[in-house]
Amino acid sequence: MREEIISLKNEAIAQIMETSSISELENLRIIYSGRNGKLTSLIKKLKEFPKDKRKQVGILINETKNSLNQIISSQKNKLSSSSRKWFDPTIPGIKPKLGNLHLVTKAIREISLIFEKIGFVRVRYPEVEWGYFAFEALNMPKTHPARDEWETFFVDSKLNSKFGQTVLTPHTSSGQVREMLRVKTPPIRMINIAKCYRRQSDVSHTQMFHQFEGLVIDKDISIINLKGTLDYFAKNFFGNKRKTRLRPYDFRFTEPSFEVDISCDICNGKGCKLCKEGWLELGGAGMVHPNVLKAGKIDPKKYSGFAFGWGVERTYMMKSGIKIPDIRFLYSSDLNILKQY
Ligand code: FA5
Repeated sequence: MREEIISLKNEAIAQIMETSSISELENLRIIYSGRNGKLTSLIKKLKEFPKDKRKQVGILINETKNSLNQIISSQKNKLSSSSRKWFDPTIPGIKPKLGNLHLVTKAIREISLIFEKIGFVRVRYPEVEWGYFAFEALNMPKTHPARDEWETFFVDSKLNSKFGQTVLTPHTSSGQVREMLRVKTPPIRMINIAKCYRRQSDVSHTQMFHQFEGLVIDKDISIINLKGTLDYFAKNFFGNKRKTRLRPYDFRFTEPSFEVDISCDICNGKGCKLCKEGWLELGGAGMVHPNVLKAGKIDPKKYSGFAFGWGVERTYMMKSGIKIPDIRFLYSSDLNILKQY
């Protein structure tokens, strides 16, 4: 029996010293000195011994149990101190990655602020719009060929007898007559910034883009007010050094009409893939056509007005130093590109 106890002890010590985790150690404790462990079953066998030897063997088993418990507890200390992790509280922490506003959101906020400073009020009109407000109210009768330019997405082929079909609004000009009908009596100074949709995609076009539309109606509004407002915006947004130009154009809802270009910041006016000839078109502008005022129930004999509608993305791409050479980058969701600006 003595030999059996000693070999059990040696076997247990060897295994305890090999353990590499607290849970492994706990398993061994249960196997050797647990309630149904090997040493406990030896104690149960004591009854079979003659009375005179029983005491000696009992003492030996107890001593073995105590010394195994001591070895287990010192091994436990060793394991838990080696798994303890030290850290230096003076090392600077890892900064969480911060997101930032999308460039188009930044552009919209900046543009709004510039116009709000001179009394324009930001409004919003539907993105899914009646064809009437996008076209007829803007002096483009049904089947007029000028409508083709707007490469429109139609939402529903059903026709409403007054308002026509529903469309994804192809330009923010669809808010012009809605604003006149809402305000009823001028003065009007609106800035409408919203998503627009067209079937177009290339280096300077996306299918979804944003426009900002200005509309001013009051007594005695002239083309000088239009030019002054556009110059004010251009100076505030692009700085003093950049050049803008007005090109005569033909929009059905303004007369006279212009397109507004800016000297390209990508190529410094030399001509590149984006601008082609050194100037990039930013938007259209003109004096509100009397038929549009009439559609908005405003008397063209009493009031006159100007309007302009520019692309937000193109305007931002032309901001000095930004240098985004392809409009599609803005919607690529590629953080490596977006983080650069
Ligand atoms: C218009 O949309 C007119 N409604 C502008 C206007 C308003 C004229 C008020 C007169 C009075 P145009 O189709 O040219 O015009 O578009 C204006 C600007 O929107 C463009 O110069 C461009 O900057 C931007 N734009 C147009 N289509 C796209 C497109 N697919 N992707 C990105 N930007 C576009």
